[in-house]
Amino acid sequence: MPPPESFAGLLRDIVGPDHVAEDPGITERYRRDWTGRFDAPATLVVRPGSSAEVSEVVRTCRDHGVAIVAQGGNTGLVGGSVPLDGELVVSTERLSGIESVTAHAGVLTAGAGTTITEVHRGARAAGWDYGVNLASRDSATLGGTIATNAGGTRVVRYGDTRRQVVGVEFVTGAGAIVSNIGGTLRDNTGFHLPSIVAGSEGTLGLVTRAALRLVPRLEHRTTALLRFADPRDAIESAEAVRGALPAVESVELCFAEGVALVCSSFGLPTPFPVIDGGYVLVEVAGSTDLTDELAAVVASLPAVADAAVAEDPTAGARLWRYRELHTEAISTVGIPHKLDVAVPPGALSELVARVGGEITAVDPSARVWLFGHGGESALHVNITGVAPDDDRVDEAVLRLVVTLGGSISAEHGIGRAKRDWMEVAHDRSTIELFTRIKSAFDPDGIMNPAVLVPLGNHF
Ligand code: 2HG
Ligand code: ZN
Repeated sequence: MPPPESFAGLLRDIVGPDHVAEDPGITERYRRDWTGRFDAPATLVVRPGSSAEVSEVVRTCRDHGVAIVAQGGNTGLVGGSVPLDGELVVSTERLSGIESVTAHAGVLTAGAGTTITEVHRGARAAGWDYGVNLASRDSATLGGTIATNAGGTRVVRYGDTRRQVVGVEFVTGAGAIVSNIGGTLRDNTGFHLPSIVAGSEGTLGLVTRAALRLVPRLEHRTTALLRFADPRDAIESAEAVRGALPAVESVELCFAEGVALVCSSFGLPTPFPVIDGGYVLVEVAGSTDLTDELAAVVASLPAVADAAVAEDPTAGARLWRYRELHTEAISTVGIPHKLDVAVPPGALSELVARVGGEITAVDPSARVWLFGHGGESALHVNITGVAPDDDRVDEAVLRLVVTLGGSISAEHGIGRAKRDWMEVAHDRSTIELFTRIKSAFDPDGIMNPAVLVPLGNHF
């Protein structure tokens, strides 16, 4: 339920007059998602400054039956953090800042609103690094990336966000502050709450602080961008690299259409004289120079048509642009539909070969853009030229993925965009369990009620 008229006053009493916004001009950036596909009507935004204030806000919402959407950097891509039903937006902006980094143990504790770039900086300054990296790092926040279990470009080596979180503080839908930020690297004292909260998309509670297990800072990093004339060779090589290179940190995949769009959108020189086929970006990192090891693996791959190698961060960043700028470049074409799927290793070539045809069979005016995390057979399918609320193309992709035994969300989560597909992704007993877990954390169903857990399951 949206907040009643007088509700802003109650919130001001909790957080102070400067941290409640009603003015549509101010709330605009909290209402629309990054893609522009999910655009909410007027809403109220509150910015609590502590876990205690979050708790009071949640209790007040519970008393008045007001639903909440938690929002970090608003970089989500599945409509999971925008108030489409007029929910109150609880922004974590003021819960930011690194609290501590224990240099000997490699544990970093920070507020939920801290950006991933700030986490990287804090970790590196203490001689460590953070295992998660993603193109939206300057805006994406720690709390948001935990809530969505963000993946990014280093999953192949360090796993997703869930794997980095050793402690979390959050406020449940009942307003209770639950904190287990002990800072220990091991904890086996029952249900592992950081794992449950990670990926729960704000449906169980609102993350306010977290403790992260850092990874060693590796001084030597080499990046290679490879072009293959046949996209199938690119896909098969991407899937093979992980086993061949223990020090691999990223194995990314893209194709000629996307690379051409990135070059034209941002005025970049083409990476090689010819834009054609498929591209694989491989990065290795270690405490010694691994360029020779990378070169040996590249030499063993079939049919590499072109290769560029970067051995310093500036040259590396130049190669990364061709992959990381896909998202922004596609948004210049139109409002995209976004899918983030994965198939069992070995099935990616078939997905890539078939997906475009399945989409254009439904809507011939659709344009299809493919790129992704090839090392894990995970593919981003972006579709432009289709009305934002026309879900038929999304369904065509997800149906194909399910047929191939894949996952309907390998990275961005379910949000609103894929909620109707949860019953396809999971059997009835799993959905029943999800629903019961939600009501244990959020008895009145006020935490992001339109997201993730399917409707109509009141057991
Ligand atoms: C990426 O891998 C992000 O760059 C965004 O997950 C993907 O824009 C997308 O669809
Ligand atoms: Zn991705």
